[in-house]
Amino acid sequence: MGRRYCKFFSECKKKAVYKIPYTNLYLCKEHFIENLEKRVRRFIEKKHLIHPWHPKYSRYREKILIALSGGKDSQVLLHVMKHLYPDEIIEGIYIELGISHGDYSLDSEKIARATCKKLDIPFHVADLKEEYGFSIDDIYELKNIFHENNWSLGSGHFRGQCSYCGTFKRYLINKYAAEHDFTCVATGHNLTDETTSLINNFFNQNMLFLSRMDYKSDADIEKLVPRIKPLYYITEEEITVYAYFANVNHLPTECVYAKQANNLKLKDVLSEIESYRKGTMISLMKRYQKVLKPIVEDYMENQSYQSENKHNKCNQCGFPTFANRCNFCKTVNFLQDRFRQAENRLDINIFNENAKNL
Ligand code: Q46
Ligand code: ZN
Ligand code: ZN
Repeated sequence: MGRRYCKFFSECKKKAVYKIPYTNLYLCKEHFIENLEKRVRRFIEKKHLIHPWHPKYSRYREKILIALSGGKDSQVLLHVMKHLYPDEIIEGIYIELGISHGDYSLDSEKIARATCKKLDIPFHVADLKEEYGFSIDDIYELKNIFHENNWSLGSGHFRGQCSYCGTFKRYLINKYAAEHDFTCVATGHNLTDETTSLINNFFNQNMLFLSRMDYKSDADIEKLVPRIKPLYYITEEEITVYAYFANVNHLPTECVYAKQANNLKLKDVLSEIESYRKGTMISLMKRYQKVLKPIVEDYMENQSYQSENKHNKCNQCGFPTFANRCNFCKTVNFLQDRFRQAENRLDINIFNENAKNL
């Protein structure tokens, strides 16, 4: 930062320690924290992600469920939301996925739980193996068993760990939120993640996914709690810096399956472009939302996908889906069958038989 001084109006005489990417704004530690929180608040209120309680205008308080993973994004989100909205009801949920490599899940839960305790936020856990019989690690083992024994999968195929993980997290968080009357679910997705997904969807020409890219999801669908992304325009770098300056505890290690994620390389490339072409990510995302997204949405409305794009009730669990049976139920049915198959053929015990039979 050299000998630069904080440019927070002209009231601060401290040395600058960080420059906001894509701007010329140099800030000291305290004013960077304040600036980031201010931007998040402005975004939330301009886009009506929540309707903050006010003694004069609001009839109810928001009940916000924060999806926690122990990682820096959700930990920072928890701090920022609690600081900005002390009058709303804020609670946290952690999904126990059973990723044991280096005690990843155990440590993640500990950190999320401790932060909730420190901030006086109720903390909830939903456990995949307890409820549905298997963990993410178990699926990895199951895939190896099928592969090594050269067994046929019948109809269907195995997917990547992150694809399973995403399906389970989305479903279980929404289920908990719907069953406990939360008004929204907040997730820690940041600008870097979202721009990476945008580029990925472009490359795949996945118009359906492109049309659904947003900082808030549909409201007014029974049992589908609106999802909001308050850090949508904050870069991953800024989140890391905020966590450091504001002493936000988070798990420094990455999940062992992250290496399998397709998007990882794309994210590196994008970060490199950002390093010499400042502001690429934010302008790409803002322009997409303003210019291209309406076109993609129009396109989708005129397509035959229209019927697939309407919400039905899953005929197994009753939660909303675009098909007759939701992706979660289909996935759990498929996996539970394959676990039982493996256990019948070999003398092993992976599956938790006390779990729900879908
Ligand atoms: S936890 Fe799950 Fe991530 Fe691990 S299995 Fe992939 S999605 S990498 S954020
Ligand atoms: Zn300052
Ligand atoms: Zn279902």
